[in-house]
Amino acid sequence: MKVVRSDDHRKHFPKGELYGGEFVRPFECPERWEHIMDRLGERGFADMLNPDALDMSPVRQIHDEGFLEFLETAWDKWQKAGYTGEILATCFPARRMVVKKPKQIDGLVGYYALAIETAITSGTWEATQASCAIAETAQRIVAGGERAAFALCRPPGHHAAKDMYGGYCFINNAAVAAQMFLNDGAKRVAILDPDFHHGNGTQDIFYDRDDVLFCSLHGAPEYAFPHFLGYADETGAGKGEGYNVNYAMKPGTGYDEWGAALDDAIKRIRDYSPDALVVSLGVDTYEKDPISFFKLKSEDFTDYGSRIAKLKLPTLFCMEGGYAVKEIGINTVNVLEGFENG
Ligand code: Q9C
Ligand code: ZN
Repeated sequence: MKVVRSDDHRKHFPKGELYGGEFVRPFECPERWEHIMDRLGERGFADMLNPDALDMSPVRQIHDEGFLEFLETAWDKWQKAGYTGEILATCFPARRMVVKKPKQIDGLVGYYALAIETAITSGTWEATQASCAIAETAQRIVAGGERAAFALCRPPGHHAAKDMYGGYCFINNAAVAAQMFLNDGAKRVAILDPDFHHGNGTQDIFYDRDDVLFCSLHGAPEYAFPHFLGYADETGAGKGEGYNVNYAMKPGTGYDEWGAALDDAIKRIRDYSPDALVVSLGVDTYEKDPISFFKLKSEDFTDYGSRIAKLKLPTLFCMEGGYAVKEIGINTVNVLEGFENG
């Protein structure tokens, strides 16, 4: 399968992430990308291309205009305020406060952030645009008739909501790609999200729509980020009722239980009979992931790739999370190979 990738991901590399009350080197780091590229090369994925220029029009269908303007101008405003560090939110519209958009940069950051771990730096917007361009280009490859394509997106996207960034995500690449399939004439699109974390952004974007089915397998919000969304009783709203499916699982969940949830999601997707499938491919379900608590082994990734292939749908894989850097290439490419051989 074709791989779309870009060196521009390197423009986003914050020095710090607030984790456990300390500034640590971010888990979401450029070497993740290098390891995936190395493994793709080792396994003969030779058909690699750079993305075309970003088309902002499907991005505007997914995200709020003020939010996009914020992402584009935040670094400038931060500089003009005289700050010398990276952009981090420090104050949020919490319970019983007024959710009105402020004018000053610290206020704006808190207004558009959903979490504090994710820093914005001078190159973040450029890298974010490149990441989304990768998803768009890979979508065109699949829409053009290829069985599948792999969008090696970095930064990831599934935590980015209509008007919020966080969880290492800024623009929701998978959502933009799903919208593009619809723009191209698809009647229905399914998004399967096997990343360890709940795809709160994707859920937010499509919650009241019936043209996109969203199925997410993730650590239960009682125990895991993003903590405030992702319960099983969130099933969609209005005409979107029934088209949002959350499989929230407990700490220590292994492949037997996880695979059963996947099979159920696959059945839901088959019953929906979509014209295309977008996979938010995070491999932070791995047993050695440093910030997650599922227990998948490397061979399980191959197995679940082959189960996804059984849907026989035009499939776009968009890279999301995965922080066991040494094994991220093996686990990611195992899914793709399982799919190709499945
Ligand atoms: N104590 C993605 O995988 N921090 N984002 C978790 C755990 C945020 C993950 C802290 C994790 C975001 C795309
Ligand atoms: Zn994740």
